[in-house]
Amino acid sequence: MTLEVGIIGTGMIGQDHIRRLTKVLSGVEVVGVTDIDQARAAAAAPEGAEVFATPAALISSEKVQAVVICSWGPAHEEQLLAAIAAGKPVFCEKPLVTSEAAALRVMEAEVAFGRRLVQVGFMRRFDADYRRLKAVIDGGKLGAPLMFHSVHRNASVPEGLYTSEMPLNDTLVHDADISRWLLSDEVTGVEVRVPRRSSRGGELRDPVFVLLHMASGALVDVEISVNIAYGYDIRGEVSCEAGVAALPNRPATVISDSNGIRQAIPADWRERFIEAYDQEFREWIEAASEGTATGPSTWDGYAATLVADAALCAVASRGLEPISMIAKPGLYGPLTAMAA
Ligand code: NAD
Ligand code: ISE
Repeated sequence: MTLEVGIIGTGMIGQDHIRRLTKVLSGVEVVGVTDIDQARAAAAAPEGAEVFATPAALISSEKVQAVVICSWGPAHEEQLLAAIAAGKPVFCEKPLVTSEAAALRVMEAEVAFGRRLVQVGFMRRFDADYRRLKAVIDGGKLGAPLMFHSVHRNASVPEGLYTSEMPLNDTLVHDADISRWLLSDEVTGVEVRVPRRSSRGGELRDPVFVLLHMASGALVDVEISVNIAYGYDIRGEVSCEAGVAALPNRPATVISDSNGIRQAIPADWRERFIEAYDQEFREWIEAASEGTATGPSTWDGYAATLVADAALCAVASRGLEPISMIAKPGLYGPLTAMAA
């Protein structure tokens, strides 16, 4: 069986996902695309795919069995609600939405529908290195996790489009989600410190240093730097009671020559997480073909949104901003069942 998919948003990641859905993965066909920039949608459309005038037309089309949302964050809510109303499985790039109220509206709609339809694009959960790290922690031989050091560095971000809020409400959401998943824990409070500003980003608030307080008492420190120049560098190290487990550098090949011993550094997220995105869509296609969703859920998107909101408040207050979540609806499983 082939899953017939429509893509909303044909910018950077939309085009990359169209490439993987048409050239890399099987069991799927891109039958429709749409973008507010119709010329961009037409240029990105695979042969034979229809270019729809609006997201609503794409979602309601009988040709489209499942939807992939790659538009900007503030547009996600309306498109998610339309996909849920149509009863169609939907993959939504992060962030799920951009406010707590919007996350609750999406959750309410999915719970009322009665079956999971939404998978959020937290691709780190599908990365082989993060999965091995989680297996070590869950294995328990190192004892309880006490601290997680997460480093999230981008070489650069689009000038003018990436604002000072975005390190916290666009970039940090990955670290928030992976911390919850790796430690099987929830975030209960957030602090933010703003160090000396990098001159490379102009007036942009960059870098930022974030401290996540977890329900277990574990602490997570996150460095977000979005103009680090040298490449896309993602690091993670978990300090446990009886040992430490860390991600390897990627790519893993070590070159030794007259310049010394070194490893290459990926240019951006497309390169670093290429296999994780492939695996995230393999698993999405399998679930969507059954009319449902697995993997990171609306609940996980809601949790990351709360962290982003609290982090933005913490910049202003310079204090610990508490997070309180609603009771978890049964649709999203128990707290400990946070597998990808
Ligand atoms: P982009 O600006 O390159 O592309 C977004 C596209 O969506 C644009 O072509 C724009 O015209 C279109 N669009 C915006 N609003 C729309 C609407 N209401 N209806 C139809 N089309 C609309 O941005 P991008 O970098 O591709 O990011 C898109 C989304 O993917 C964002 O939510 C971003 O956070 C996420 N993203 C995730 C990752 C990841 O690692 N998982 C990486 C990059 C981007
Ligand atoms: C981008 O939208 C992503 O999701 C990338 O994974 C992240 O590293 C980057 O900071 C975001 O802007």
